[in-house]
Amino acid sequence: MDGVTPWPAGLEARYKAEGYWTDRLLGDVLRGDPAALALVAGDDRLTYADLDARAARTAAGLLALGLRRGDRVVVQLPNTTGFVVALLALVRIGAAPVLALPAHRESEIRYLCELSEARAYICADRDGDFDYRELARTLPVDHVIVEGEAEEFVPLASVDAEPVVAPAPEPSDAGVFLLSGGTTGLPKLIPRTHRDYVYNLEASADLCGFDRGTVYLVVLPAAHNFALACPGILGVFATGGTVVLAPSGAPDEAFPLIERERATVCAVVPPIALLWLDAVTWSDEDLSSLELLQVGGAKLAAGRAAEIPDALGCQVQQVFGMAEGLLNYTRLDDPRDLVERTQGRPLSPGDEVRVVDEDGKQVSPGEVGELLTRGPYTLRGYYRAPEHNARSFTPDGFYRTGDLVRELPSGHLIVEGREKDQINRGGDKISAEELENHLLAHPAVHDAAVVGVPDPVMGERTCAFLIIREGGEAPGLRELKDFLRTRGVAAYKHPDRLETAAAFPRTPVGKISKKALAARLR
Ligand code: J2J
Repeated sequence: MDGVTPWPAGLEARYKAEGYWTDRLLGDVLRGDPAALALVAGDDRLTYADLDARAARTAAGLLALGLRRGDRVVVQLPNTTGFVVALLALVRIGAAPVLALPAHRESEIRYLCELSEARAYICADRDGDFDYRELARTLPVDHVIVEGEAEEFVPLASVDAEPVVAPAPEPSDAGVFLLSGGTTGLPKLIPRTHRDYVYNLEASADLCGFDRGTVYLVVLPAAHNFALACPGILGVFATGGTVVLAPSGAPDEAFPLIERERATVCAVVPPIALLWLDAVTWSDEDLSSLELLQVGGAKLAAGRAAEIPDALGCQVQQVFGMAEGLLNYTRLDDPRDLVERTQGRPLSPGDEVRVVDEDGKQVSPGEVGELLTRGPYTLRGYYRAPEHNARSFTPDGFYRTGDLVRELPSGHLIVEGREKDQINRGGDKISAEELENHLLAHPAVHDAAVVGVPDPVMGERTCAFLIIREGGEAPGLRELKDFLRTRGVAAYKHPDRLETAAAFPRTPVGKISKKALAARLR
């Protein structure tokens, strides 16, 4: 596929020889007993046989619409049966889903459709007050498929035909496109091939001890890498357990589901873990089935990690992952100290990590530096982004994560900070540059700089510093959010705080010093 950077032949041969890459495809991950329960979502309870049949019929329906191997389809669905069925159907016919988050709005979705030249957009009808169908009417796609009330569009339920034999994708094809957290003006797409993503989810399921008895509660957006494949929904399917979809991590939604379905595993971001630590003290649901809580997406404070086993009656696992690939997990048999203090160590013996200084030289053992990585499931280039790729990868193909880490002799990593211009708001990633560009479009704004402010629950919140044009009137926070909403910017990217400045502090090379700006807030 054009725009997708392949691995060099030498590494391809090695990853195959060492058994990381196989010919297994994402469309074949349903490996549970046909009569076993595969998916619980709302009132739906689907066995593996049911889900397989639904995926096969939907795949045939997509082919009948004219979708083909190599096409891209933007998928924006919440945690519903439709998400799972659409995803499985698309990967079976080799049309790659571009996995948007339900929170994305026109600015993000239009860009994703244009960049990927998507043939179709699959969405829900509404999200509260927001109507995805109105957005769909403006998109440059051939087909709009809606789960729920479809109006003039194609109802997802009607994408249904007698199963047919379709040409299978190649294991080296891009199977899904994930969204990067982003550090530039526009979000980037991450092509994940069938073989690298299958390895990602199978190796993760193995590491986490998933099996037929696993009941995995999904509280994060199913479209996020963590919930989808680390080991996530797909890791459960590959090992024969049950996936239970929750609408969110709110204790009043998640706890009753844990009790009713006897959930054994759940993946959360730190703010949800903290919320649960508080909620167990007053809730009366039975959470005794829970065996493992995976926490990742942002740093979990060591002290809080230590509280989880006693408070929730389960093991805790720290996960330091990225949609780009590399996954670090604390192991289930790691000593307590490592589980509490570190963000885990790489999943695969094939993962290569380097910790380097500003000049790209390896730091001394135990020193802080930027994490670089390459391996059998880490991308070699963002989709259709040659200029960005030249900066994001070393000449020998290591991905520059932008994360500052310290490596312990055991290989465990401690995340010490970040070099990339991004805010990590409780696991949601916000590109400072992307938000600044939106703020610069405001008529009263002369210049804008976005920084993270430490926050006890979210880890960080977003603060926008504005220089107001001469004679202009500074907008209030409410007005600014309305402005961003009109521009179709997802709400999680809206600033939490607003400050005006007369000038921005500069670094010696003349760039805005985000460090000095952040210091102004303390
Ligand atoms: C500190 N920072 C972390 C952690 C991610 C599993 C888990 C998370 C993600 C994810 C994921 C962190 N401590 N434990 O895809 O499969 C920050 C780092 C990283 C960036 C990646 C998964 N876990 N981070 O968060 O693509 O800065 O993936 O580079 O959304 O989140 O963000 P994302």
